[in-house]
Amino acid sequence: MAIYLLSIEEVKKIINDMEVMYSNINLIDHVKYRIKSPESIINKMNKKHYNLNYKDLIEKINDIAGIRIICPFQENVYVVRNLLIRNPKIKVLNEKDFIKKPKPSGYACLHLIIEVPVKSKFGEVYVKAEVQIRTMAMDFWSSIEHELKYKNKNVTKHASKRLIKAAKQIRKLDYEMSVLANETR
Ligand code: 0O2
Repeated sequence: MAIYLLSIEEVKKIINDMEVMYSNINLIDHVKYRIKSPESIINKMNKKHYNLNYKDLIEKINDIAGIRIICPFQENVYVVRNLLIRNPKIKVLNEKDFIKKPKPSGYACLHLIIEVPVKSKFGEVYVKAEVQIRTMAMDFWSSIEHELKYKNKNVTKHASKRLIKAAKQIRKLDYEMSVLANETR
């Protein structure tokens, strides 16, 4: 796991530099970092029918190092995304834009699977990390929905529908706040 911690440190430095360079605009509200727990890794590998070995773990589990960037507005999400993908240290392996195409649950967030160079005792190695970029409003919804549902707790069909409806309201609110902010700038 040490190598994944080092990858998080690398991404932290890149985000810190970005915040310093763009300190005149409120691009990022806050950033969270986490290493996926062994239990969560094993659950995911079982769910996806991967072999429980290091080869599959390293090749197929992309979110052992996780970085979540929370932005005030949706347009900030794309500015942060563009700055990250233009950074020479970052190699983008995959991108999923659930803001343009939300998940059936209503989840709307931008995901990047990246690789960053990390200095290890074997020399420089590229280590994967998942970056999730979302608005403050969507972060509020996602955290609660994840807690209630995504982790397979008992949620009735009716409650699921209400969560989908709440996500729609959040997306509307995000749009409205963006429009309002742009009008008053
Ligand atoms: P955690 O760390 O507890 O949040 P991949 O195999 O990597 O291509 P993956 O990881 O199976 O694809 O799926 P996906 O959809 O790209 O991203 C998974 C992560 O996105 C989840 O992590 C959540 O953090 C978030 N996510 C995806 N869909 C939803 C959703 O409908 N609701 C909420 N609240 N979050 C979602 P994990 O695995 O749950 O781990």
